[in-house]
Amino acid sequence: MSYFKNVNHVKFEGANSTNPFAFKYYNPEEKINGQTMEELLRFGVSYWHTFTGEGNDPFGAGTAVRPYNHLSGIDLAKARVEASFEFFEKLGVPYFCFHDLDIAPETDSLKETLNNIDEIVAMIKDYMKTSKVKLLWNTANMFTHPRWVHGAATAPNADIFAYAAAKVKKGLEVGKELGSENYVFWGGREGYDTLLNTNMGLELDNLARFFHMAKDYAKEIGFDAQFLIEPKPQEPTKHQYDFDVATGLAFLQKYDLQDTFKFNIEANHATLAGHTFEHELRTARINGMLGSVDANQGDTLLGWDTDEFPTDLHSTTLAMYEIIKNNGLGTGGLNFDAKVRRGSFDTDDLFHAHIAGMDAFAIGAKVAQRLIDDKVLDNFVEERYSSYTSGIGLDIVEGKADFHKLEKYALELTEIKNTSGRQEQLKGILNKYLLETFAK
Ligand code: XUL
Ligand code: CO
Repeated sequence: MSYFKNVNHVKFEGANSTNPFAFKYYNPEEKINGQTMEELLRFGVSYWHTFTGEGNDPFGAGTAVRPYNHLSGIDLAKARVEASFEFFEKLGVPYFCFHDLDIAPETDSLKETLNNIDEIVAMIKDYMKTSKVKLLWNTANMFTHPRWVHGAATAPNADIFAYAAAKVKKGLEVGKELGSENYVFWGGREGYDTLLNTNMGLELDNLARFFHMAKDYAKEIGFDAQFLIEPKPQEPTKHQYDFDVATGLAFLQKYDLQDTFKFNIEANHATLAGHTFEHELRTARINGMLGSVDANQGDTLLGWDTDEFPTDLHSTTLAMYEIIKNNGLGTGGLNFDAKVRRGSFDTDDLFHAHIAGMDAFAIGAKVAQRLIDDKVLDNFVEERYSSYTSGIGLDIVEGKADFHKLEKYALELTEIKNTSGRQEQLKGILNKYLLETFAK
């Protein structure tokens, strides 16, 4: 049976193609800096938004029209697996990602739930034998069920901590079984709403204890995937502990976990934290902690996680600038943690959305590579900091200056000359590169 009858294999046809089910810019074989686009971009499909999501919002029921809507329970789970592999195949995407409960139904019995997960994982493993698609990462849903009302590893109730451990233990086993390249920890409800009832110190210590146990168990079973923390500042809790990359990094350093984790950076989480996407990527990159990306975008007019498919070319260009400067994402990838809008309810929209997102990152990658090749920003930045390459600046950088020496130097200064930062000029150049790259 086919779940997506309207669509055959999505191919690269170039910018002049009028075929809505073709890539206009994403050409998996085209090379950028010695890597093919497929190798550089490593796109992934989020199982939860694309196959589990039903298009509901706080005001209304699901709108998504899916060929498996009439099913429920384990039958629904199985139909979604069939549909997902048809989708991966047709889109030609190399990776997918899931939470345990995206793929299998939860019941009141933990044992039964774990059995359901095992059953669907066996089915997925079977499909993976004949498919090219690989698992970028898996994770555990520890935020939907009412038991997680006060958190998981940071809950005030030790029974919940134990339940969470059982879930992540299974998640690590599943990751190993399916050859996952990463394992993600997004702090679903790891945070708090009010300090009036919260022991923040204990909660953070417990979170670190939980991560150490996960690390030990992964080692015990020989699962060597990269662990990733996915920062988010708020939602669902008012104060999420993994607020942003800098906060997460301080946590990892305090608890001696910095060698175990990298970051999975989501664009919409960055903007909710009051940062740009590229700020978070840069913060991770300069600390050697850029692991993977949840590719999406927020809405500047809305203060929550809208998880839209990424189409903003300035953002994808500046993101790819960081990723290329990082020499790619290693075992990470660009996972579309993005959902079609509630009004885009039919299955064709799932293809349109991914095609738009993949093309947007392909454009970003090509423009970013040209900016790097032409050293447009590098030359400017180098010149801007050139005072640190000789004289007193070089002494500072080389550790040959102290306050005595600097005071003496400052007292002798007759004139201080600052130069313009040229922001507007640089933004104009960025626009020129965006247009020029495809005008040829
Ligand atoms: C929530 C979010 C999650 C994580 C995985 O905002 O981004 O879907 O990516 O748990
Ligand atoms: Co995410």
